[in-house]
Amino acid sequence: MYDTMRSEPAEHSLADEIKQEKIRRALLAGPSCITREATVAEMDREGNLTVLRAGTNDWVCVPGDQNLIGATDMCLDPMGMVWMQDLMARKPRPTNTSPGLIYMLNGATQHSYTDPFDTTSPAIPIGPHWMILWPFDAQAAGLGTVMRDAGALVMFAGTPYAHLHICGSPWDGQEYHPGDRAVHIRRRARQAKAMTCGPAKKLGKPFVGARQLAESGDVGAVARHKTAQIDSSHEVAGRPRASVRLTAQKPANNR
Ligand SMILES: [Cu+2]
Repeated sequence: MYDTMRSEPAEHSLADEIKQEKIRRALLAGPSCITREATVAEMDREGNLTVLRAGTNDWVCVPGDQNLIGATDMCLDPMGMVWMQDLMARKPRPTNTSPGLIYMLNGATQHSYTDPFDTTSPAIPIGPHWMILWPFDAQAAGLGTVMRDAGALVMFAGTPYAHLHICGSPWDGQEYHPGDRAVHIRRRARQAKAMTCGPAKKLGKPFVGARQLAESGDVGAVARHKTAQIDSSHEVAGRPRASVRLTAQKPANNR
């Protein structure tokens, strides 16, 4: 037994170890229910694939290269792959005919969130996320267009490569089971900044999230919020909760 293992050439086992590590990394980029059966392939700068492990479903997972900006490990469905290969080939617009999906659950780095063809700007660190590759209109959808570390945004907004970038993993959070009780978590929100909606701000009409402030349970924040008027205050599950009435909106102050 030991003799056969020792007789294996050293280079072979090193190359094999590297390959296994690439596969391991690629498979961490997506949810296990799809990565289990996925093909694993390396992708060069032109988007060409070299298969490392054959799969049995439609997904392809790519190990990427942590030392290169934008060479992200990811899992792509067929339409997501069309979109990504079009981007890498610098086509003027993506040719996917239905929304594609890409998971980047290990996070990513890239040069820009506004220009899909930027290859020189400093790296932007991006947390775990997944993407719906379809040209959403940020303004119509009420979504932001600026890189953020939670929630969602339309990345590359206004370009043919606009897509929905959703921070975090879809598998975050708890499943509901009948009989589960509601648990309220007290969170902090920075005034104005956290409550201002990206695209609306650009129009000069800030969205005033008085309702969100009320839902946050922060009575003080609501009171400080100039455009919100407190109707009443009551207890919800042992914590104070304000309900507010929205009045004529003035632009939010400091932004
Ligand atoms: Cu991404």
